Amino acid sequence: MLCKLIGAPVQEGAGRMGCDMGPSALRTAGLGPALQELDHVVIDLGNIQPAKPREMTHPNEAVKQLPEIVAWIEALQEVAYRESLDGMPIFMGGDHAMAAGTIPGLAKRAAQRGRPFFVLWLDAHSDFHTLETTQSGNLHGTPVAYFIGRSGFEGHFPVLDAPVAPSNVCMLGIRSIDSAERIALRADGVTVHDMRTIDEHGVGALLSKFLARVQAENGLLHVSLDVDFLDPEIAPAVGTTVPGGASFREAHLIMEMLHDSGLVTSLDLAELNPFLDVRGRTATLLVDLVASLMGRSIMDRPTRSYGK
Ligand code: 5AB
Ligand code: MN
Ligand code: MN
Ligand code: MN
Repeated sequence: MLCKLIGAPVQEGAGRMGCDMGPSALRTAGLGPALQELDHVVIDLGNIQPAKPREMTHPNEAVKQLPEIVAWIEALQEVAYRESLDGMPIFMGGDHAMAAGTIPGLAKRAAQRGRPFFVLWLDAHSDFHTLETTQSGNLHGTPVAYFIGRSGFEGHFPVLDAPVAPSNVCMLGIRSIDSAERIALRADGVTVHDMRTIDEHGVGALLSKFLARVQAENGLLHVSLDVDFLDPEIAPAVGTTVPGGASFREAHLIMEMLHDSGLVTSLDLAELNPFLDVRGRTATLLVDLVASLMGRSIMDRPTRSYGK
């Protein structure tokens, strides 16, 4: 498989600086060589540079860094559309506002190919605020509401060519939702598997159900991994830690099952803040998780078919 590493050093969407160093940390932790070792062809396309931000304001005075984020989103939508023509783009963030760029670009490509597009959202948060509902004003809390086409972004974020169907989004690991988000998620019918659901049913059962649907509909699957999906004990390098996250094995099992499914066509690695890391532990864990997603396994296993 051709893997394309694409750096997206956006940090203006987060409340704390430092996510701009994410792509460097992933390179330093050996993301490229780990993929080569699995017999993938790796090209590193370097870091994306956004255009100069245009002046822009929003009536919600809490909103922060809107011009900068819009410039990032525009640049990333274009790159994601272009680079998804062949190979597997791996977007190295950068805060999670990156997904307001990557996902619409990938969804446009899927629509152009006539394939349904699905998103597996691995995060402690639902990132389902609009420019109108966000209270922190940190725009890394808004990408999902935007890419499914919820209103509240008009005149600021770019018009979507191909909004993602909310029923094609599956969230896993959620444990921190604001009340405006909860109401909106229910109204739109996004599948939200919170940590309690994981505790009750296990990630394996929840994920196989979703993968069966993606396979049955011949879909393309994008995975968006926010570092805070993981428990802060194993992944400290993130600005928005929430206790009670996914364990080392839960995270690896997800990646292993995703690999066996053969359904994943693109990936975001979001919210790594190397300034907060402990001797590169989080960056190294992310590299290991990507390796599992791309075929590293404990014992060999055949490709698995879901929904049959
Ligand atoms: B992340 C919060 N809902 O709006 C907000 O890390 C957190 O990309 C957003 O998931 C977290 O600020 C955004 C409280
Ligand atoms: Mn997030
Ligand atoms: Mn998060
Ligand atoms: Mn975060």
